Amino acid sequence: MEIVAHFEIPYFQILNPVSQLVGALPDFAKNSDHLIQLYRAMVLSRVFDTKSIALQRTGKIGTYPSTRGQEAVFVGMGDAMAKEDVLVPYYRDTAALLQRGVTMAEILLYWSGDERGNCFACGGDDLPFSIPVGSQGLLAAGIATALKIKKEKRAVLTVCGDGATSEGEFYEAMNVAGVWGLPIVFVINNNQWAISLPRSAQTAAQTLAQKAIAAGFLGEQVDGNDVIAVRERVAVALSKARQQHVPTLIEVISYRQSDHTTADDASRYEPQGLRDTEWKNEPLGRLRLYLEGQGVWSALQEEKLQTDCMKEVENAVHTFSTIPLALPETMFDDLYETLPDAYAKQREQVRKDHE
Ligand SMILES: Cc1ncc(C[n+]2csc(CCOP(=O)(O)OP(=O)(O)O)c2C)c(N)n1
Ligand SMILES: [Mg+2]
Repeated sequence: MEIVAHFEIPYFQILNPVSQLVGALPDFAKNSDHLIQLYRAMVLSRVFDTKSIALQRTGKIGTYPSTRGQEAVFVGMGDAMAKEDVLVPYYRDTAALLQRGVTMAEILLYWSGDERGNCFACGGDDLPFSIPVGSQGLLAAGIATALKIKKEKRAVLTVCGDGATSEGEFYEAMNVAGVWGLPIVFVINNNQWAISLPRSAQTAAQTLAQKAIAAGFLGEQVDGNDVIAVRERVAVALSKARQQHVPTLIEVISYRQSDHTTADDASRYEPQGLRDTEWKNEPLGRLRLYLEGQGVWSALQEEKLQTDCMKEVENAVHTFSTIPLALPETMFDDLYETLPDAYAKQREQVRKDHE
């Protein structure tokens, strides 16, 4: 017997749960302004998150998937992207989309059931939230193929959850990325749950990162509560994608500090006390403590930041609340370039009924 292949899955952490440096500080993190910018984005994300849940509870929006506890995942990767890269997100990617220029009002509009929330005024090629679990990987692979054919030095970043990695489309996307050498980065937000299904029941694989090995490229794990590590590893992977057309899979380890969505009640299945135990790892306090230790963050700055973020969110909620309701007949729009006759008639009927 001989061993014909040997694989390893590395794990990256730079700032540990008690805010000590355990890895080399990347260049961007030597700039405290940059770190404060990341911290600010994470705080804004959490304030927006809390408000969105309240809006759903009071009937102002239809549903909402919380990102509580996973801020470092989305802020870190959003920050690592170049403007011209393409983001192919899933429904939990709020903070990443905010960093790409999507507005909070647009996001609230979408979660109130209005498709106009998907037409980002900031333009660009980013895709809107993807709801069908696992489907976005193939869309991302398609876009990455186009970029490669057009010889554009841009990369695609696509994100999914731990549950999505059991979907066939996830494997298909990874396979084609490997065999065609696509400029793509797959990020898995492994938040330990797929609604009520725990990670342990999702797959017998030791890591999700190792799924890349079967597709012929590297997979790695990153501490998803360490925004510095997430930002750095995603930036390295994006650069490899852009420059060498080498795909990477990054399994970011986080914890869902919330129900799956506002339609869920995790107290029915989440072991009691687990969320509190995991909270010790949450990403905001970890970075704040580090910034305080560096002497670049104070209680006064914290207070101001919280107030500023609340104001920004309140303004966005106001903007959202003043957008007139979509007309019912617009549900026929944007499905076809030219609406087939039968639907055109129905559209006209709906329009008349609501005149
Ligand atoms: C194809 C498909 N199957 C089922 C669902 C219902 N569903 C919505 S979210 C979800 C769990 C996904 O979990 P995971 O991929 O871990 O992402 P997370 O929500 O935890 O971030 C399921 C089964 C769906 N939206 N699409
Ligand atoms: Mg999950």
